Amino acid sequence: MRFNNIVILTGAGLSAESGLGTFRDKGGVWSEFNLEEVATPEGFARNPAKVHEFYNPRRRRQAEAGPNSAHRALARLERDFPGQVLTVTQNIDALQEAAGTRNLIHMHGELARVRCGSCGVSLPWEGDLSVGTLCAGCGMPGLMRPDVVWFGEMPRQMDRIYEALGTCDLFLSIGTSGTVYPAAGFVFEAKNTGAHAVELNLEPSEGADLFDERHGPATAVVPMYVERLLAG
Ligand code: BJW
Repeated sequence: MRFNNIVILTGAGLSAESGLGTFRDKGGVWSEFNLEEVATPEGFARNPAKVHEFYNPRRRRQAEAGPNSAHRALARLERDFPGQVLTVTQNIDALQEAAGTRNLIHMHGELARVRCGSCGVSLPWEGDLSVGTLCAGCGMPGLMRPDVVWFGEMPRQMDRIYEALGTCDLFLSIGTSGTVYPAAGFVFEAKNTGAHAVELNLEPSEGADLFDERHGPATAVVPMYVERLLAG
């Protein structure tokens, strides 16, 4: 099959082989932490120090991690594919841009940025955050938080994402369990548009029956699939 317009949705499984944990696999992040406490605005309001303790080590680990062959294959696809390629990532790491992907939407925000709950300024951030961190914009203490999207918050750039889903002819879902909305619903949007849908994942996801599937580690299946797409 030949395609002109690809939308790629990526999730934690893409970065698993770079050493960053997934959420819902055995031993994943949510088996260790209560998501209500660390990934909701209410949890942050109740105990911001606990939220910082959750994100600070993840920010440090992410800074040390490097892109893997699946990230690099997707960057190559964007560069060499003759049509349009838009990547929408649920990941808050920066490994896709590190590999060279440019047309990228971080729908769940970015861990290497912080946002002030008082004035709303968003800034790049490398170090740890604490409840004493002052906002560089307004000087307010206590309200600096990771610039990520928690449960109950609106993911980023949804208009642009739905517009792309409304015109794509291939929807690729990579390394995501398909359990978190609105991302889990993108396959329905793409299929309504008439797009072909392909899942590249370690195992069948929640919505696997909606996709053509190829299962295996991202570093094996993604480079192979990209090679095939580029061969035409
Ligand atoms: C490999 C691999 C390898 C492993 N190779 N593969 C009831 C019904 C429906 C919806 C709701 C509901 N109640 C509430 C909601 C809404 C809620 C939601 O979906 N909840 C569900 C859990 C039920 N969603 C929200 O609140 C969102 N906002 C929202 O809906 O706003 C309103 C709105 C409405 C309409 C339009 C637009 C907006 C916000 C969701 C925010 C999610 N935030 C998190 C944390 C972000 C910061 C952080 O990282 O700490 O985002 S949660 C977490 O899950 C993170 C991820 O991005 C997200 C998705 O996880 P992902 O990437 O799929 O990871 P896993 O671990 O689940 O899966 C990994 C997969 O990889 C597995 O399948 C493995 O097999 C595979 N794998 N190794 C290839 N080597």
